[in-house]
Amino acid sequence: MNCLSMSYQPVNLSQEQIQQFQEDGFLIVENFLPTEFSQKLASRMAPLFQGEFETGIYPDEWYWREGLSLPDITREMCNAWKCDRTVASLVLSAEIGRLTATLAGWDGARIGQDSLWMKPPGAQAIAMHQDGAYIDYLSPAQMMTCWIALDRATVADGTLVYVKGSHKWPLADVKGEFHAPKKIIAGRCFRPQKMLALTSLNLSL
Ligand SMILES: O=C(O)CCC(=O)C(=O)O
Repeated sequence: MNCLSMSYQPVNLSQEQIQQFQEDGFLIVENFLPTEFSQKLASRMAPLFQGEFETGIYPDEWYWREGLSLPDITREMCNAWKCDRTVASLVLSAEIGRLTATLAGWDGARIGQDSLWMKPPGAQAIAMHQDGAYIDYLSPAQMMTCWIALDRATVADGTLVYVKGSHKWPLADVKGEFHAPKKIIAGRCFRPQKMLALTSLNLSL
């Protein structure tokens, strides 16, 4: 089997970090994944987007098809943990559940879904949005997103932009097309300069 399971050093979150997360709505944790594992995950992306599913199970959503879709469109695949054991070892890891529950002050955490993303050079920015606008069936309506860059990335490569404190805003409708919005919002006009692979996980209570 060509699978490398997630290994990690447990992260000890300080009270200051937990408080900062609760005030700002996000927390940056540097070097969370060992380099070898993030490289292994990034190397799974191309086969997955070419439709090579190790387990024989298809993902729940799959945007972008080799040879059919435009080359500079952002690619996204949801619930790839069902298709690939390496991806599953990250998405279903106890450590991500533990960190999520600790930050949110929950008793535990469950995975809602994963998304794999590939942002090719020149791709349009993803529309600004709240994930709750798409995952609107949770009760209580609380979730957390864990966004992990698998390649080395700078802001010019299309890293996540987050508005401090916006976790306290009411839910708003998303304007325009999600993967390639026509209107570029000020301050969100970077187009990736190189292929950027990342994964984001939605977790809930
Ligand atoms: O990386 C991005 O631009 C978008 C990621 C996103 O929408 C998410 O993680 O829910």
